[in-house]
Amino acid sequence: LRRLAPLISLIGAPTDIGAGARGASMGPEALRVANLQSTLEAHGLEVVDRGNLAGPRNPWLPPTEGYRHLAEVVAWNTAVHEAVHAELGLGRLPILLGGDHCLAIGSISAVARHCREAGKKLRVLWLDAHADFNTNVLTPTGNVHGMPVACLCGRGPQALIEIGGQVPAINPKWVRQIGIRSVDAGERRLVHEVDLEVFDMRYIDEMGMRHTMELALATLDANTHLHVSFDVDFLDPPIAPGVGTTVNGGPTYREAQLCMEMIADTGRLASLDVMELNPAFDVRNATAVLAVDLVESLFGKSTLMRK
Ligand code: HAR
Ligand code: MN
Ligand code: MN
Ligand code: MN
Repeated sequence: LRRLAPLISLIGAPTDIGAGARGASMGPEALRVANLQSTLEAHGLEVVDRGNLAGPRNPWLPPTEGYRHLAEVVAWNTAVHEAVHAELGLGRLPILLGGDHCLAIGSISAVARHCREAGKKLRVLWLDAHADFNTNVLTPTGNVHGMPVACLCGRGPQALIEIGGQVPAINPKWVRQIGIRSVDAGERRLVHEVDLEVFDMRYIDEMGMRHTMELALATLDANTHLHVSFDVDFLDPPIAPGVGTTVNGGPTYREAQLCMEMIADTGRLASLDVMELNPAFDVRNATAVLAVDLVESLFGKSTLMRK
Protein backbone atom coordinates (compact mmCIF):
# COMPACT_ATOMS: atom_id res chain seq x y z
CA LEU A 1 0.00 0.00 0.00
CA ARG A 2 1.41 3.38 -0.94
CA ARG A 3 1.62 5.72 2.05
CA LEU A 4 0.74 9.40 1.92
CA ALA A 5 3.80 11.45 1.00
CA PRO A 6 5.12 13.38 3.98
CA LEU A 7 4.95 17.18 4.05
CA ILE A 8 8.52 18.30 4.57
CA SER A 9 9.80 21.44 6.33
CA LEU A 10 13.42 22.54 5.98
CA ILE A 11 14.81 24.39 9.02
CA GLY A 12 18.25 25.98 8.74
CA ALA A 13 20.41 26.34 11.86
CA PRO A 14 23.47 28.26 10.67
CA THR A 15 25.90 27.89 13.56
CA ASP A 16 29.13 26.17 14.53
CA ILE A 17 28.58 26.95 18.22
CA GLY A 18 29.36 23.40 19.43
CA ALA A 19 32.13 22.55 16.97
CA GLY A 20 35.91 22.67 17.14
CA ALA A 21 36.34 24.10 13.64
CA ARG A 22 34.54 27.08 12.15
CA GLY A 23 32.31 26.70 9.09
CA ALA A 24 29.38 24.37 9.87
CA SER A 25 27.43 27.64 10.08
CA MET A 26 27.51 27.62 6.27
CA GLY A 27 25.98 24.12 6.06
CA PRO A 28 22.33 25.11 5.50
CA GLU A 29 23.14 27.33 2.54
CA ALA A 30 25.40 24.68 0.96
CA LEU A 31 22.56 22.14 1.17
CA ARG A 32 20.23 24.63 -0.51
CA VAL A 33 22.83 25.32 -3.23
CA ALA A 34 23.00 21.53 -3.75
CA ASN A 35 19.25 21.68 -4.57
CA LEU A 36 17.86 19.84 -1.58
CA GLN A 37 14.36 21.28 -1.99
CA SER A 38 13.92 20.71 -5.74
CA THR A 39 15.49 17.23 -5.48
CA LEU A 40 12.83 16.18 -2.97
CA GLU A 41 10.07 17.95 -4.92
CA ALA A 42 11.05 15.96 -8.01
CA HIS A 43 9.88 12.88 -6.09
CA GLY A 44 6.44 14.41 -5.60
CA LEU A 45 7.10 15.55 -2.05
CA GLU A 46 5.76 18.87 -0.81
CA VAL A 47 8.65 20.86 0.67
CA VAL A 48 8.57 24.21 2.46
CA ASP A 49 11.79 25.99 3.35
CA ARG A 50 11.23 27.82 6.66
CA GLY A 51 14.53 29.69 6.25
CA ASN A 52 17.14 30.00 8.95
CA LEU A 53 16.82 30.21 12.72
CA ALA A 54 18.72 32.98 14.47
CA GLY A 55 20.96 32.77 17.50
CA PRO A 56 24.06 34.18 19.15
CA ARG A 57 27.32 34.48 17.25
CA ASN A 58 30.18 32.15 18.09
CA PRO A 59 32.47 33.94 20.56
CA TRP A 60 35.18 31.32 19.97
CA LEU A 61 36.33 31.01 23.56
CA PRO A 62 38.13 28.26 25.52
CA PRO A 63 36.04 25.94 27.74
CA THR A 64 34.52 27.00 31.07
CA GLU A 65 33.93 24.04 33.42
CA GLY A 66 34.38 21.69 30.49
CA TYR A 67 32.01 23.40 28.06
CA ARG A 68 32.68 25.85 25.27
CA HIS A 69 29.94 28.47 24.80
CA LEU A 70 27.35 26.72 26.97
CA ALA A 71 24.96 29.71 27.14
CA GLU A 72 25.06 30.11 23.34
CA VAL A 73 24.61 26.35 22.84
CA VAL A 74 21.51 26.49 25.05
CA ALA A 75 20.11 29.45 23.08
CA TRP A 76 20.55 27.73 19.71
CA ASN A 77 19.15 24.43 20.96
CA THR A 78 16.12 26.15 22.44
CA ALA A 79 15.39 27.76 19.06
CA VAL A 80 15.83 24.40 17.30
CA HIS A 81 13.62 22.65 19.85
CA GLU A 82 10.73 25.08 19.37
CA ALA A 83 10.99 25.07 15.56
CA VAL A 84 11.13 21.28 15.26
CA HIS A 85 8.34 20.78 17.77
CA ALA A 86 6.13 23.27 15.89
CA GLU A 87 6.58 21.44 12.58
CA LEU A 88 5.77 18.08 14.16
CA GLY A 89 2.64 19.63 15.68
CA LEU A 90 1.55 20.64 12.18
CA GLY A 91 1.89 17.01 11.10
CA ARG A 92 4.96 17.82 9.04
CA LEU A 93 8.34 16.10 8.73
CA PRO A 94 11.14 18.46 9.83
CA ILE A 95 14.59 18.30 8.27
CA LEU A 96 17.09 20.21 10.37
CA LEU A 97 19.90 21.63 8.25
CA GLY A 98 22.97 21.96 10.49
CA GLY A 99 24.92 23.45 11.86
CA ASP A 100 27.02 21.34 14.16
CA HIS A 101 25.75 18.22 15.86
CA CYS A 102 25.16 19.81 19.30
CA LEU A 103 21.85 20.96 17.76
CA ALA A 104 20.54 17.40 17.84
CA ILE A 105 19.84 18.08 21.52
CA GLY A 106 17.16 20.58 20.49
CA SER A 107 15.92 18.50 17.60
CA ILE A 108 15.66 15.12 19.30
CA SER A 109 14.28 16.55 22.55
CA ALA A 110 11.50 18.06 20.41
CA VAL A 111 10.88 14.74 18.70
CA ALA A 112 10.76 12.98 22.08
CA ARG A 113 8.31 15.58 23.44
CA HIS A 114 6.12 15.14 20.35
CA CYS A 115 6.18 11.36 20.79
CA ARG A 116 5.10 11.68 24.44
CA GLU A 117 2.23 13.96 23.40
CA ALA A 118 1.20 11.71 20.49
CA GLY A 119 1.63 8.42 22.35
CA LYS A 120 4.28 7.19 19.93
CA LYS A 121 7.37 5.09 20.40
CA LEU A 122 10.67 6.61 19.33
CA ARG A 123 13.66 5.06 17.58
CA VAL A 124 16.75 7.20 16.95
CA LEU A 125 19.32 6.17 14.35
CA TRP A 126 22.59 8.01 14.95
CA LEU A 127 24.76 7.86 11.81
CA ASP A 128 28.18 9.18 12.79
CA ALA A 129 31.91 8.51 13.02
CA HIS A 130 31.62 9.60 16.66
CA ALA A 131 29.52 8.37 19.59
CA ASP A 132 28.94 11.98 20.80
CA PHE A 133 28.62 10.65 24.37
CA ASN A 134 31.09 12.90 26.18
CA THR A 135 30.41 14.88 29.35
CA ASN A 136 32.18 17.99 30.61
CA VAL A 137 34.54 15.86 32.71
CA LEU A 138 35.23 13.30 29.98
CA THR A 139 35.58 15.59 26.95
CA PRO A 140 39.06 16.22 25.56
CA THR A 141 37.90 19.46 23.90
CA GLY A 142 34.88 21.01 25.60
CA ASN A 143 33.10 21.04 22.23
CA VAL A 144 29.44 20.30 22.88
CA HIS A 145 29.02 18.59 19.48
CA GLY A 146 30.82 15.67 21.17
CA MET A 147 28.11 15.50 23.89
CA PRO A 148 24.55 15.49 22.41
CA VAL A 149 23.68 11.81 22.91
CA ALA A 150 24.84 11.93 26.53
CA CYS A 151 22.81 15.12 27.10
CA LEU A 152 19.70 13.56 25.58
CA CYS A 153 20.17 10.59 27.91
CA GLY A 154 20.28 12.95 30.90
CA ARG A 155 24.06 13.25 31.33
CA GLY A 156 24.81 16.92 30.90
CA PRO A 157 24.28 20.43 32.25
CA GLN A 158 20.82 21.16 33.62
CA ALA A 159 20.11 23.99 31.15
CA LEU A 160 20.70 21.66 28.19
CA ILE A 161 19.14 18.42 29.41
CA GLU A 162 15.86 20.07 30.47
CA ILE A 163 15.13 21.82 27.14
CA GLY A 164 12.39 19.32 26.27
CA GLY A 165 10.75 19.51 29.71
CA GLN A 166 11.39 15.90 30.69
CA VAL A 167 14.77 14.65 31.96
CA PRO A 168 16.11 12.49 30.47
CA ALA A 169 14.63 13.32 27.08
CA ILE A 170 15.22 9.81 25.76
CA ASN A 171 16.14 6.33 26.94
CA PRO A 172 19.45 4.98 25.59
CA LYS A 173 17.53 1.82 24.62
CA TRP A 174 15.81 3.82 21.85
CA VAL A 175 19.12 4.65 20.14
CA ARG A 176 21.11 2.72 17.54
CA GLN A 177 24.49 4.14 16.51
CA ILE A 178 25.94 3.21 13.13
CA GLY A 179 29.38 3.85 11.60
CA ILE A 180 31.18 4.68 14.84
CA ARG A 181 34.99 4.68 14.69
CA SER A 182 36.17 7.45 17.02
CA VAL A 183 35.34 7.26 20.72
CA ASP A 184 37.37 8.89 23.50
CA ALA A 185 38.56 6.74 26.43
CA GLY A 186 36.21 8.10 29.11
CA GLU A 187 33.40 8.35 26.62
CA ARG A 188 33.78 4.64 25.82
CA ARG A 189 33.32 3.71 29.49
CA LEU A 190 30.11 5.74 29.68
CA VAL A 191 28.79 4.22 26.42
CA HIS A 192 29.29 0.77 27.97
CA GLU A 193 27.81 1.86 31.30
CA VAL A 194 24.49 2.89 29.71
CA ASP A 195 24.69 -0.11 27.34
CA LEU A 196 24.24 1.97 24.19
CA GLU A 197 23.71 -0.18 21.08
CA VAL A 198 26.63 0.66 18.79
CA PHE A 199 27.20 -0.85 15.34
CA ASP A 200 30.77 0.31 14.87
CA MET A 201 32.81 0.03 11.67
CA ARG A 202 34.31 -3.27 12.80
CA TYR A 203 30.78 -4.65 13.05
CA ILE A 204 29.86 -3.32 9.60
CA ASP A 205 33.10 -4.76 8.14
CA GLU A 206 32.37 -8.20 9.56
CA MET A 207 28.60 -8.42 9.21
CA GLY A 208 27.87 -6.05 6.33
CA MET A 209 25.62 -3.01 6.12
CA ARG A 210 22.56 -5.11 5.28
CA HIS A 211 22.68 -7.18 8.47
CA THR A 212 23.59 -4.08 10.49
CA MET A 213 20.55 -2.20 9.28
CA GLU A 214 18.26 -5.20 9.71
CA LEU A 215 19.19 -5.19 13.40
CA ALA A 216 19.13 -1.40 13.79
CA LEU A 217 15.64 -1.29 12.25
CA ALA A 218 14.27 -4.39 13.95
CA THR A 219 11.14 -4.13 16.14
CA LEU A 220 9.84 -0.93 14.55
CA ASP A 221 6.06 -1.01 14.43
CA ALA A 222 3.25 1.10 12.96
CA ASN A 223 3.34 3.33 16.06
CA THR A 224 7.08 4.07 15.91
CA HIS A 225 8.45 7.51 15.05
CA LEU A 226 11.83 7.00 13.35
CA HIS A 227 14.30 9.85 13.71
CA VAL A 228 17.58 9.84 11.75
CA SER A 229 20.43 12.03 12.95
CA PHE A 230 22.85 12.05 10.02
CA ASP A 231 26.29 13.46 10.87
CA VAL A 232 27.94 13.82 7.46
CA ASP A 233 31.28 12.69 8.97
CA PHE A 234 29.64 9.22 9.09
CA LEU A 235 30.82 8.92 5.46
CA ASP A 236 34.31 7.89 4.33
CA PRO A 237 36.43 11.08 4.09
CA PRO A 238 37.53 10.70 0.43
CA ILE A 239 33.87 10.92 -0.67
CA ALA A 240 32.89 13.46 2.03
CA PRO A 241 35.75 15.87 2.79
CA GLY A 242 33.42 18.73 3.75
CA VAL A 243 33.31 18.17 7.51
CA GLY A 244 35.37 19.52 10.40
CA THR A 245 36.28 16.18 11.97
CA THR A 246 37.06 13.52 9.35
CA VAL A 247 37.82 9.99 10.58
CA ASN A 248 39.27 7.41 8.18
CA GLY A 249 37.45 4.20 7.36
CA GLY A 250 33.82 5.17 7.06
CA PRO A 251 31.04 3.66 4.94
CA THR A 252 31.53 3.68 1.17
CA TYR A 253 29.08 5.34 -1.20
CA ARG A 254 27.26 2.04 -1.78
CA GLU A 255 27.15 1.15 1.92
CA ALA A 256 25.73 4.59 2.73
CA GLN A 257 23.15 4.25 -0.05
CA LEU A 258 22.04 0.84 1.25
CA CYS A 259 21.78 2.27 4.77
CA MET A 260 19.50 5.06 3.54
CA GLU A 261 17.46 2.80 1.25
CA MET A 262 16.75 0.33 4.06
CA ILE A 263 15.59 3.21 6.26
CA ALA A 264 13.30 4.40 3.44
CA ASP A 265 11.87 0.90 3.05
CA THR A 266 10.55 0.97 6.63
CA GLY A 267 8.20 3.85 5.75
CA ARG A 268 8.66 5.11 9.31
CA LEU A 269 11.02 8.07 8.81
CA ALA A 270 9.37 11.01 10.57
CA SER A 271 12.19 13.52 11.23
CA LEU A 272 15.78 14.07 10.12
CA ASP A 273 18.94 16.00 11.02
CA VAL A 274 21.64 16.65 8.40
CA MET A 275 24.57 17.86 10.47
CA GLU A 276 28.24 18.90 10.49
CA LEU A 277 28.46 19.76 6.80
CA ASN A 278 31.32 22.28 6.65
CA PRO A 279 31.68 24.03 3.27
CA ALA A 280 35.03 25.55 4.36
CA PHE A 281 36.52 22.05 4.04
CA ASP A 282 34.51 20.98 1.00
CA VAL A 283 35.61 20.65 -2.63
CA ARG A 284 33.21 22.29 -5.10
CA ASN A 285 30.27 21.54 -2.76
CA ALA A 286 30.68 17.80 -3.45
CA THR A 287 29.90 16.75 0.12
CA ALA A 288 26.70 18.79 0.09
CA VAL A 289 25.71 17.19 -3.23
CA LEU A 290 26.42 13.75 -1.77
CA ALA A 291 24.40 14.53 1.35
CA VAL A 292 21.45 15.58 -0.83
CA ASP A 293 21.82 12.40 -2.91
CA LEU A 294 21.66 10.31 0.27
CA VAL A 295 18.71 12.25 1.65
CA GLU A 296 16.97 11.58 -1.67
CA SER A 297 17.50 7.87 -1.03
CA LEU A 298 16.15 8.25 2.52
CA PHE A 299 12.92 9.45 0.95
CA GLY A 300 12.64 6.48 -1.34
CA LYS A 301 14.54 7.29 -4.52
CA SER A 302 15.51 3.64 -5.02
CA THR A 303 11.95 2.40 -4.70
CA LEU A 304 11.23 4.07 -8.05
CA MET A 305 13.27 1.27 -9.61
CA ARG A 306 11.34 -1.45 -7.82
CA LYS A 307 7.94 -3.03 -8.09
N1 HAR B 1 34.99 13.08 20.58
C1 HAR B 1 35.58 14.33 20.22
C2 HAR B 1 35.20 15.45 21.17
O1 HAR B 1 34.43 15.24 22.07
C3 HAR B 1 35.19 14.71 18.80
C4 HAR B 1 33.72 14.92 18.62
C5 HAR B 1 33.46 15.29 17.24
N2 HAR B 1 32.05 15.30 17.05
C6 HAR B 1 31.49 15.55 15.89
N3 HAR B 1 30.24 15.13 15.87
N4 HAR B 1 32.07 15.97 14.93
O2 HAR B 1 30.08 13.77 15.87
O3 HAR B 1 35.64 16.56 21.02
MN1 MN C 1 28.10 13.83 15.56
MN1 MN D 1 30.81 13.05 13.95
MN1 MN E 1 20.47 11.67 -6.33
